[in-house]
Amino acid sequence: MDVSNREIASKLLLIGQLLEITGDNVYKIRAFNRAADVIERVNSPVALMSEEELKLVPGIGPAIAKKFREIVETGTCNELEELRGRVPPSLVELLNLEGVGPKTIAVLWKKMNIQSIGDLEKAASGRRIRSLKGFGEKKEQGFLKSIALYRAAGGRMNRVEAEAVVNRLAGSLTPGTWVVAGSYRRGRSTIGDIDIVTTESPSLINPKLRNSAAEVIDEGERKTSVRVLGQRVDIRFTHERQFGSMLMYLTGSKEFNIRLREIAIEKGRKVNEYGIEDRADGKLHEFSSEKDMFAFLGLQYIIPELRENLGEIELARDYQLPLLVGPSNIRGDLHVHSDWSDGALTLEELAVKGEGLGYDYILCSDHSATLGITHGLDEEKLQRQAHEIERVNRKAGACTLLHGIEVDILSNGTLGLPNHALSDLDLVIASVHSGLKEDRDTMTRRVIMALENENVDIIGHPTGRLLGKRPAFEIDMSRVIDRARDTGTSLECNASPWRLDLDDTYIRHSKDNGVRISIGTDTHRDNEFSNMRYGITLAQRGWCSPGDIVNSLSMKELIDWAS
Ligand code: DGT
Ligand code: CA
Ligand code: CA
Ligand code: ZN
Repeated sequence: MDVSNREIASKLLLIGQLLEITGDNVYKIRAFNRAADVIERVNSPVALMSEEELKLVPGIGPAIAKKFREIVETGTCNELEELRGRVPPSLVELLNLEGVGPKTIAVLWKKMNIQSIGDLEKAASGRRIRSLKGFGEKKEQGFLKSIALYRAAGGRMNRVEAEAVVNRLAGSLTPGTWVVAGSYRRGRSTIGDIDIVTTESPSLINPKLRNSAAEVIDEGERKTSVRVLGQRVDIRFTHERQFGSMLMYLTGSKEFNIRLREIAIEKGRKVNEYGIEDRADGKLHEFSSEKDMFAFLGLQYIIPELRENLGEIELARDYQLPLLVGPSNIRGDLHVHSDWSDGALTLEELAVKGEGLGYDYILCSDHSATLGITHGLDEEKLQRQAHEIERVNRKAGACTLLHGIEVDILSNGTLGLPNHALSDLDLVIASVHSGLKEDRDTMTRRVIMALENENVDIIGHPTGRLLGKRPAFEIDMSRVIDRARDTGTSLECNASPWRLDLDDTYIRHSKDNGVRISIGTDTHRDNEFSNMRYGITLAQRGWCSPGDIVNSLSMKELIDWAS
């Protein structure tokens, strides 16, 4: 019950903002804004007040007093979660920009389909905002400034933001002459800065960069640093004949490089970004490719995703690296929403899309209705959906729709739908969507209770993090992984670049303990199926072989596993 007035106020404010973005009733919006304002200024902790006491506070009506109890107890409320479900998560992030309010966002979203900071950035630098009524050139410039400020303060990028930076820079470089190294290449979930290796000459690149959208931080013959979309990019110049060693050095990780150097020293050799030096006579061996350099060191080739000095170098010495899961092993997507809840695609469209992707199956896993989410599925709707899925499957193409659900794990660890409703489904994902602020033991017990339910096959986005927005909730993953092994429940690797949850270290821990990982894109819109690649990368970073991944099962094996 230690929720501060400020926290409660910020939730109410967010509801008001989301109502405004979605174009709700102006009086309702005002009521939330006023309540937020009032609560922030009350001197005593409102979390300790009863609903009755609260109603007596001027500016707080009965409807809001009710929401407020929910927020104190669960950290969120039905209405907020429902509203969140109605707008793209990346759109909410726009609220963090200086001088960008809900009214502006509503217009940008509806008139220009701007859904993220990246979209806004693209539109503003493409001078497309100024054509909007009431906006103009000055506002356009203001947006770009706010974005740069936000990014500079915001710490690490997610994969989508990092890709936007790389794409922006690509225009100043010649295709085939450069590679992105660093944490980006290793497939980390978040990226601090971008490192690029190029064989083009500085005399060619530096003037180009000076004339591009990039801000030049530091310019040189060996290295140039620029800022693009508010993010730092280091560009290293190299000769083609040393490209392999430079790429290997800049790919890292630092820990990997250090360990590699130690091994080489034992053999009387010195590794650096220019090659490998024989210490006896100072002769430098140069490598145009990484593969040659690994071979020279007597190592099996190690893919960038594994280069963290977590045992991979030792295995590579014995040519014993595990065979890792790859795109060709993935036979389906195990977390997809349809227009029966908050997704945009019909069931038929899902099946067609799945066939196009070469999948054998897609798990249709819409939300349950428990949070009072109007677009969630109750028992009756779930049954109707079952018939519709049967109908779609009868017309079947090559991809079968599996009938599942993403059922809410409630505050007390029970599920949002009764067991008899869940037992008919092909697969059940259980996820925490509310009450994220409870203590570690409570959160852990909630999730464990869910995975002990015999109908639950997968725990969705197990730590609840939203990159750059919300940290993981408190949870003891070791305990969860132990119980998941005992019950044969799978843990999800949610492939949305905003989640990437479980992250790689937990995936490795799960795998090492015999817990299978299920990769799901959490697709709500057509273009999100391709997020599968992030999930696969993460599974590789977690050392998963095809056998560790639920998605590599055939349809029959999957159904057997789930029942
Ligand atoms: P980031 O940017 O924080 O996401 O992580 P990285 O891995 O991209 O790190 P960054 O950008 O600081 O450096 C790029 C690569 O350069 C890194 O992966 C390995 C190499 N490197 C950086 N500092 C050192 C160092 O002190 N020793 C060695 N051996 N290599 C280093
Ligand atoms: Ca970096
Ligand atoms: Ca760097
Ligand atoms: Zn979810």
